[in-house]
Amino acid sequence: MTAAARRLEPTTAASDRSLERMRRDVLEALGRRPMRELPTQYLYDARGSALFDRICELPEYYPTRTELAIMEGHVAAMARGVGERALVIEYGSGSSIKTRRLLEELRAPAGCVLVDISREHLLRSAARLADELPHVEVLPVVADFTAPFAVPSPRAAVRRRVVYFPGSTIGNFLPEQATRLLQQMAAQVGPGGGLLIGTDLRKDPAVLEAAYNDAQGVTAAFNKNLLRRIDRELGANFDLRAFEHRAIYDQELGRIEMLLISREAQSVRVAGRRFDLAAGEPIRTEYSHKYTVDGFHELCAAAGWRPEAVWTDEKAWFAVHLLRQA
Ligand code: AVI
Repeated sequence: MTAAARRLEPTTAASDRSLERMRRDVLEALGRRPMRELPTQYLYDARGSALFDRICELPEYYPTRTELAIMEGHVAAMARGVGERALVIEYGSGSSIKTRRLLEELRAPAGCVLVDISREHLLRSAARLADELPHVEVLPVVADFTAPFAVPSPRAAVRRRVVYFPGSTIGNFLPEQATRLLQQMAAQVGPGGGLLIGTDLRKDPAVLEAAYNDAQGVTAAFNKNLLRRIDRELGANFDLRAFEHRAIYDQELGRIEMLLISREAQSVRVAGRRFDLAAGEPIRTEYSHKYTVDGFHELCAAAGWRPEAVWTDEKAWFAVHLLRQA
């Protein structure tokens, strides 16, 4: 094995999701009341991830390009805030351009830990990053980042650990789950450690709803792919034509809810269990919370983080926050 390949051999956490775990999660969520649900994390099989990449390019889906523009405009200030000899820990290895830009700008980075549940996706991202930035030690970890995982040590001395969590993925968690995740990050970096995190901001509901109900139907295909995956992996019989994609914005709670609406009364079988759906009944597949800057900082304060800087775009549609473990 070459030195480069050894460097990219990932650490595997014991918490890899198995098919049995998926079966339990799906059955539990489908039985939920008052509204049936399907677990958001299963949207991302290979096809789901490819569809999500297409969503990021859609004219209506502003978050990806807005966050990238904020990074481009302020990456030097972000790098100064992160400081020298930092070990960057990226939660989810989906944002190669943003991560590369940050690392390029950092002074003497100690290394970059990439954490992702999908081994193939992770290894591809890690190999690309290691190729682009040969001076940075890249340490891939296969893990479900919603549970604690061990952070590998790089060869270089680490001055501080900084979690990087771009993409506004924090918005896909309910506030109490988000707080737990932020607490886990705080414990992982220790006192004086940092967090650089992207959040989508509250705005005109029409803009938000258009972003999640795109004209080309890519988000609809992404949503319905979850049924296709469950059919294939759990032996279910969802008929994709019998469901309609819809995303609605709840202004009071500040969140998009992504739904699959049953077009008719129907029975579906999932892993040997029967579920009866009424005509018009929704199954919720995702929340996407939109924050105000102050609202997000309150959430962070409850998890032990103190804000140090915030960067937004000129429309104030998206924010990147730098926080310090208090
Ligand atoms: C990954 N996450 C931040 C996306 C979002 O905007 O909540 C997932 C997504 N769902 C539909 N479109 C995009």
